[in-house]
Amino acid sequence: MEEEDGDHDFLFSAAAQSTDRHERVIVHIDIDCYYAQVEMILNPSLRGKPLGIKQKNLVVTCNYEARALGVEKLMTIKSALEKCPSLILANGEDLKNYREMSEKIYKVLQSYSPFVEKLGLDENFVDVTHKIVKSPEVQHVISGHTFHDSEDICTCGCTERLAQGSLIAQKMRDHLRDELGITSCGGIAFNKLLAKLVGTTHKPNQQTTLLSTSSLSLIKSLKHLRNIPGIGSAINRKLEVLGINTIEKLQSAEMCKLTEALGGKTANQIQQLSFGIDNSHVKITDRPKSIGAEDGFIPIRSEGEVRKKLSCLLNRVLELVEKDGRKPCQLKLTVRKLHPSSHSVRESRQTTIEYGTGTGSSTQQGPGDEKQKMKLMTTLMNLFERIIDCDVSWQVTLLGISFSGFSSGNSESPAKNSINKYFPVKKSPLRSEEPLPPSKRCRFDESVLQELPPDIRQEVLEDMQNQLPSPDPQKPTDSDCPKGVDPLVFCELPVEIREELLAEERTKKQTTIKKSNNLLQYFRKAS
Ligand code: DCP
Ligand code: MG
Ligand code: MG
Repeated sequence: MEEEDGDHDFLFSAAAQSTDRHERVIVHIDIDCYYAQVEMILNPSLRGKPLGIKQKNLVVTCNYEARALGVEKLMTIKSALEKCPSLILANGEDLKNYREMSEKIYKVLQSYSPFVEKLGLDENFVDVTHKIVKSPEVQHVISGHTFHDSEDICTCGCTERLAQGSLIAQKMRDHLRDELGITSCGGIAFNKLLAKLVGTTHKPNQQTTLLSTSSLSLIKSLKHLRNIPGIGSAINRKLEVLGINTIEKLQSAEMCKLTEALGGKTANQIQQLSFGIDNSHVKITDRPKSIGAEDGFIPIRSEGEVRKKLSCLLNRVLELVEKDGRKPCQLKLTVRKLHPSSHSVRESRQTTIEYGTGTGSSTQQGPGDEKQKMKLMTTLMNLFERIIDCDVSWQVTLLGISFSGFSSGNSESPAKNSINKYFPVKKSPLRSEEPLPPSKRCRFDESVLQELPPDIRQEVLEDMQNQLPSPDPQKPTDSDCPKGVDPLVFCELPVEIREELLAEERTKKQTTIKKSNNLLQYFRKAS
């Protein structure tokens, strides 16, 4: 039997007040019709016309002119053209420009707060709590729309904090528009879930602030459980089996039943979400641990075809690696083999590489870059032969290349003929003379951390540590690092190379090495 709505509200707002305090100010930014906007920025003649972005037979997104004419996201091209015969279609299969713009957006947002979490290519959460002025002399007016349909006003001070957050969100969105020419929607609330949800209530190019006393009505306004971020199709299917298909039913579901179907952690998490409770932190997005690309195709059967595909793929990935600026020391090849029984199997092999262009962008046609590409192609073909026995007939339907094992580095004037150019030391303003152990390294201005209230600071530090890979017992500590070698680089090296370096270090202590091309000298910091 369901409780009456009124009772529900009382119960749940009490639950929300007690477990999800309103101390934080979270801004969620979602770019309007993202792929379509990027295409319109690249080709302004598309502006003002209905534009759809196609991938395979789908229109993955469309601009708002097309939406006004009935085109919807994820429509088939056929239906979209039926709705809107004048629809212009741009191919959106190459994500390069969308990725590039996404990085630029991230950088703009980072200039407002170090706590920026990227979600896909066009969304970011920004925690601006530390920017809020406590007890301001004048109360601020909310910028943009306000989602508030309750007569109650919370007295904890969150309304003023959120108002200040809305002004920061407005600045961010103006900055994105002025610097990158891109428009976005903003959601401002006291947690991530609610900020994301409220931002969609006024679209496009608008922003909305949720007052804490209206969080339950916002959640209840959702039409489907699937609209709650965090409830994907798999969880939704399991809930349907239990007969749970509305927000209210999820709120009142018995925990033991939910736990049986989903496990305790997920059960608890999604029931909290159904009350608008989300205590998760904005997790600072780290740079990717690997950079790669894959390409699927109709079966190919010859080494010549594989070489051609790999060469195209390698060009694409090298461009991304160059843009990233770090130097990888691992290369992985993935192959999807088609078996005679017509089922597919993916297999990967990886190897250590020496990476470095020395001459700048791989897109430049310098001889150094071509030489490097040739070396990498040879490595890739060797890996291919470790996966595929070329003496018997085979068919391949996918190839993937991925670089990983990045050392933090840039290509600042590497010493000539030195392997330092492959693993150069980046002079980070955060690095002190005595490097911090990896678990304590911050990727942002530490003074911001100091400004935070002690309990939040502690939580953020813990959260940052959780984002770091768990300590590898085989990984060295900084004190293991040979003298003069950058510990950041040393920690990222494969075990064999670390051991070789340490062996050289030990030998060096016993005898003076006259050989000039020993391994250790390559990793010494340029002095
Ligand atoms: N996208 C995709 N496939 C999907 C969903 C999205 O390729 N199934 C891409 C295309 C979108 C981009 O991701 O442009 C961002 O997704 P959004 O859901 O934010 O949609 P848009 O930004 O396009 O539109 P909106 O203005 O509604 O945010
Ligand atoms: Mg969007
Ligand atoms: Mg989005």
